Amino acid sequence: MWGLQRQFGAGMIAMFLGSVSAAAADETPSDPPPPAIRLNTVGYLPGRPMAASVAKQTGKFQVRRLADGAVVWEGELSPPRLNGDTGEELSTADFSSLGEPPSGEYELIVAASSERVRFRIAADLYREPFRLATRAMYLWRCGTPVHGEHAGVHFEHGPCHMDDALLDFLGQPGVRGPMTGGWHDAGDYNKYVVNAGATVGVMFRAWEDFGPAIEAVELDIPETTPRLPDFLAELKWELDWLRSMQAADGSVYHKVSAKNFGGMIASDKDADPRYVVPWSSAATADFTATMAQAARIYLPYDGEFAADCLDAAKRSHAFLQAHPDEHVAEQKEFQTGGYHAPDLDDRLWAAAEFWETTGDPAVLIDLEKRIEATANVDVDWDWSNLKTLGLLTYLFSEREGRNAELVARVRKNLIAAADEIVAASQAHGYARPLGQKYYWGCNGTVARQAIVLQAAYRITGDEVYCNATLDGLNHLLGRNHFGRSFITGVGERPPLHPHDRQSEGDAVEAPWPGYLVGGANPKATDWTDRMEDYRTNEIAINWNGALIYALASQLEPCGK
Ligand code: 9MR
Ligand code: 9MR
Ligand code: ZN
Repeated sequence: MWGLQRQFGAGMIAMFLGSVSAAAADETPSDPPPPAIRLNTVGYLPGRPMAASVAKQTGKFQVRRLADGAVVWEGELSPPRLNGDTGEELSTADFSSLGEPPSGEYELIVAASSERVRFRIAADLYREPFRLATRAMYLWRCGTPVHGEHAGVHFEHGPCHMDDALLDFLGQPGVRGPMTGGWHDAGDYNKYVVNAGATVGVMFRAWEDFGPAIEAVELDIPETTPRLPDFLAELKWELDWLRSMQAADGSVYHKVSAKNFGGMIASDKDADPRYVVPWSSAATADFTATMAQAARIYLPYDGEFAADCLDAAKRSHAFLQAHPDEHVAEQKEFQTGGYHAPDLDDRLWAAAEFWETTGDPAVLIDLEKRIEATANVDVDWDWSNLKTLGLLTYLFSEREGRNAELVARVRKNLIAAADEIVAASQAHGYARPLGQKYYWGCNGTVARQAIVLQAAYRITGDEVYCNATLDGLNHLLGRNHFGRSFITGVGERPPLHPHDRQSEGDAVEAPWPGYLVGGANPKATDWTDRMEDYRTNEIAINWNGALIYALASQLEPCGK
C-alpha cells in the first residue's frame, strides 16, 4: 500500500481528489493542488485524538467505513479561523469521538463539496513508517553496497567512497586514513561528526526510551551483525566509522569531505577526492557522548565492543578536560557543510553521558556546574544545540548523588518547555507543535519535539503531551498546507523529487524511500517538491533520526 501513488501517479491523485479528478489528472505529479481536507494520510491510532484541517469550508462532515459503507461519525466543522502563517481560513474536523472502531480503511467526506479523503485506523499504523525510516539509515551506508525493495521498485548502489580519506590537512599529503563506512550525511555524500553525533544520540534516546517496542519490529536490514538487535546493528555501522575519526590524542576530526559539493550522481560514481578535516572540540564532545552511550547500551550484547567504546570515550573525555576552550575546525578550503556552532551544549551532553555510564563523581560536579549555567530546556533545537539530550540523561538517571534542587529545576523547566510546545500546537491551524517557526530542516524539529514531549509524558502521565507528539506526526504526514506527506514512499503524495544525489543519480524514477525532507523555509508556504530546492527538499540523517524517535514513541500506545 505504501507509496502506491508512485506506481499509479496521476490516477491515484485523481482518486484522492474525488470530484475534481479531471483537473487533477492534468497536473504534473510534482505539483498537485492540495486537497481541501488535510489530514494524516497514513491514518490515526484507535483511541487517540483524530482531526483534520479543512480549508475554506463549513458545515457537516462524515466519516465512512469503506468495508461496509457505514457512516460511523457525523459532525460539524469548527467555525473557520485564520491560520497566521499560511494566511488560510481553516476549520477543524474533529472525529476523536470515534474512539476505537475496527481497524481498516475509512474516508472523511465534507458535505458541502463532497470532497473525500481516505485514511486508515489501526494500532500498528506506525510500524511500517518506522521500519522504512530506519531502513533508510541502512540505505545511507557508505563504503559498502546497499540494496532494498520498495513498492516493487529495487534500489541499490555499489561500494562507494572506498578511499576515505586523504590526510592532506593533517599534514600527511597523499596518505589515506581508515575512514570508510558510516552514513552519508544527507542529499550529499560527506560525513560530518557533529551531525552524526546528533543523529546517533537521538536514536540511542529512542532505544533507551522504547527499546522493547523497537526490538519487536523486524527491520529490513540485510547485513546485520550477529548478536545485536537490528536497530543497534545499524547504529554500530555509524559508530565504527565514528571511532575511525578519533585521533591518537583523543581529539576527534570534524569531517570527511570533498572540497565542494559534487554533482547529482550516484555515490558509487562519485570520484571527487575526499579529505579528513582537522579536529574540533564540538566533534570531540559529541563523539564522547555517543561513545559513552554506546558503552552502556551495547554491554548486554557485545562486551568487547562496549569496552572499546568506553575506552574511546575515556580518551576523548580526558582530551576535552585538558582542552577546556572551544576549538573550531580549520576548514576554510571546504565549501561543504560547516556544522559549526559553539561547543558548550556538546560539552554538557558529553559530561552527562560520561557520568551516566561511569558514575565518576568528579564528572558529576563538572556536569552540574554546566547545568547550573544553562538549566532551561529548549523548545526548539537541532544539531547545533544538543544540551537537551544531556539534560534528559541527567534528569532520568538512576544514579545516586545528584543535587536534588537542580534535578527539580530541570524537571520544572522540562514541563514548561513541553507546555510551550503543546500550546504552540493548540494555537496552530494545522496543530503544528513548532508553531510558526520555519527554517532549514524544521520538519526535523517538528519530529524532534517528541523527545521533550515524551519525557514530560513519562514524568506526568498526562496524555496531552503524547497527543502533541501525534500532532507532529500528523503534520509531517499530511495535515499541513500542502496536504502531502513529507516522507518519501510513505503516506499519500509524498515528495517525489528530493534533493538527494542517490535518488537523482540512479536509473530508477522513484526517490529512495523512508526519508523526511527539510520542510518549508523560510515561510510556511515555501516548500517545493523540486530536486533543485535543497533549502526545503533535501534529506538528512539528523531529521530522519528525529523522525525515528517520534515513530518509535508511537509503536506502543503513548510510548508505554
Ligand atoms: O547540494 C548541496 C546540498 O547537499 C547542501 O545541503 C547545500 C548546503 O549549502 O548545498 C547544496 O549545494 C549547492 C551549493 O551550496 C550552491 N550551489 C548549488 C548547489 C546545489 O546543486
Ligand atoms: O541542517 C543544516 C541546517 O541547520 C543549516 O542551516 C544548513 C545550512 O548551513 O545546513 C544544513 O545541513 C546541511 C549540511 O550543511 C550539508 N549536508 C546537508 C545538510 C542538510 O541540508
Ligand atoms: Zn559513500
